[in-house]
Amino acid sequence: MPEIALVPRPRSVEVQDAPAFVLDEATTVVVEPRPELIQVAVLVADVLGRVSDQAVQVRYRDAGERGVILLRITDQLPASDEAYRLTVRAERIDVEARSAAGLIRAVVTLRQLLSTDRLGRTSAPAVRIEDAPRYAWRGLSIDVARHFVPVNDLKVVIGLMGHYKLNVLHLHLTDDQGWRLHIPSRPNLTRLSGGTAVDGDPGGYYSASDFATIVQYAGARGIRVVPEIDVPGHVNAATHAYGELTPSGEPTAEYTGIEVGFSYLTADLPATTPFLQSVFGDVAAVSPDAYIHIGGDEVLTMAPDEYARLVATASQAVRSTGRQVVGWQEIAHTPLEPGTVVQFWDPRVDPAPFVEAAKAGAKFLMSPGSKTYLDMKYDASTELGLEWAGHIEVRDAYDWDPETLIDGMPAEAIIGVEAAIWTETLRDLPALTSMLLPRLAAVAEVAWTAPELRDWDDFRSRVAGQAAFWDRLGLSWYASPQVDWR
Ligand code: TNX
Repeated sequence: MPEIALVPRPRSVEVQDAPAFVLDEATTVVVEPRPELIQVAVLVADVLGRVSDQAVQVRYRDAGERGVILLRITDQLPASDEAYRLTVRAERIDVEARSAAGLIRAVVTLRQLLSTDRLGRTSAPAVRIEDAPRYAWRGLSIDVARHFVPVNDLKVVIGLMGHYKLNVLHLHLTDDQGWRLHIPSRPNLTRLSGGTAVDGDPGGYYSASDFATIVQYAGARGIRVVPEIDVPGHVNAATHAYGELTPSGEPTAEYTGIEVGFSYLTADLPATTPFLQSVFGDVAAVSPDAYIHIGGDEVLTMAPDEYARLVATASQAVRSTGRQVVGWQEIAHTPLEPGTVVQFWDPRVDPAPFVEAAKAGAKFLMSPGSKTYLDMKYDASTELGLEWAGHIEVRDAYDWDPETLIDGMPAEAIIGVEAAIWTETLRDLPALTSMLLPRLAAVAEVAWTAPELRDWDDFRSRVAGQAAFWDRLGLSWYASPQVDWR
């Protein structure tokens, strides 16, 4: 029987004692001609074509011939948009899902099943897989503010996310060191703060058309994009661009260090509310997602009531665009509208206010720093990264459960899991991927796979098989001593 090593681990895998499906000139992707399905079919044909070095065609009719890969929508599956069934036989492959998103998850599984032998023959073993995610929100937050991440590098990260079935790209677009999204109503944000970055490194920012490219590239891979504008702290890039946001009226100096917690908006200034309204309005105009992140973290200089007023103003600005609010865990200390998503990152706190917020209708997204902050060093010898949340080896990123983080938190309040990568010390793509790989795969499995199917030794042996894929893409990754890379 062939060895099957999928990451994240699916709900059920039945390997058949039967011949494999071989990719050859007869291989054809067949799909009903609906736009969102054609988009998936083209992606499949492209992926298979690249793996096998054969041009793979897309057709709209299944004549039952050998070599067909049929993509089909059905509701005979578990009640998740992303549930799928994948049946590989020698003659054909059937891919079934409730939605285009489910077909995309199935296709990623199919890609992980493919291998190419010494004669250059690419095949997938005969298998029947049924799968669905544990959580609907499986994200990666990436800090493009401390160091800018150009669109082409972001595409590589999005590709990796898709490969591990993550479905939310959270872009931390603003911070003290730089502003990374053009805001038409406040052009100085990018004009004066788009070019700066930590240590005086080159900055950059996304135009409306860059942002559309990112949304489209992610969307084609079943990934939503959640933009974050971090307020009312982490705002030096804004107060540097607009002096009207400071009590003295003078712009603050640019900042290229890596301290946190010093910058702030001021609730009582006449410019503050219009600023928040127009910035979030302009973000909503380019971002199709149902959520916008308002930040809200680490404001160390402000009285609680002023903080609460500013969070309320930002939240109203977001809601008036018809979007839901996401914020870092500190916002749970202010009154929240039901449905607000609280992103939990620091477990060194009293759980009671979070449990209260959940009972009042808030949803929780789990990003515990000591497990999911992929900018933490692996161990003391890791060259890049920070250490404030401890060292995170692959096993630390894997061996934890979202439901046991906050004492008393009802499981239904937890909507998902998000990894985060902050870029104070990470200035290019090799730096990013060496921190993401292999830990991104570990967090992805926490988010996707049912807890009873998760096992460190099993993951350890499966993730070893991923290195060949990273190498083929030419990516830097960390050869953790916890895994036998063979
Ligand atoms: C905490 S967690 C931060 C970021 C830093 C990060 C570094 C959170 C919401 N804020 O401002 O970049 O630690 O690891």
